[in-house]
Amino acid sequence: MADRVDQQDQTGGAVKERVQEKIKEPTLYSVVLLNDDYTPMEFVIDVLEAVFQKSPAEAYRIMMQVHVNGRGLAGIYPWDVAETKVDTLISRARAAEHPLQATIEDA
Ligand code: TYC
Repeated sequence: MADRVDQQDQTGGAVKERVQEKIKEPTLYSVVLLNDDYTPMEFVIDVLEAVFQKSPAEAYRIMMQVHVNGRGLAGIYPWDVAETKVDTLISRARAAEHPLQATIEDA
C-alpha cells in the first residue's frame, strides 16, 4: 500500500498536465453572404434555414441585413464545416440559376 502511494505521488501531477495540454479549440471562420440584384429573397431565407439551421425569423433578419448592407453573417464554423456549407449553398443557387455568392473569412 505504501508503494502505491509513492507511485501516485511521482506521476499523478505529470499525467494530469498532459491531458489538459491536449485540449485545442479549432480555428473558426465566418461564412458571409453577399448581396446581388437577382436572387429572390425567399430563396435566401430558404437556404439560411436549410443549410445554416436558422429559424424563419433569424433567416429573414440575416437576409434583410445582406439586402440592405451588402453582406451578412450566416454562421461561424471550423474550416471544413464552413467550406461544406458554402459548397451546398452555391450548388443549390446554381441549380436554381441564381447568382447568390458567399465568402469564408477569418472569424
Ligand atoms: N437583393 C436581393 C433581391 O432584392 C435579395 C438578396 C438578399 C439577394 C440576400 C442575395 O444574399 C442575398 N431580390
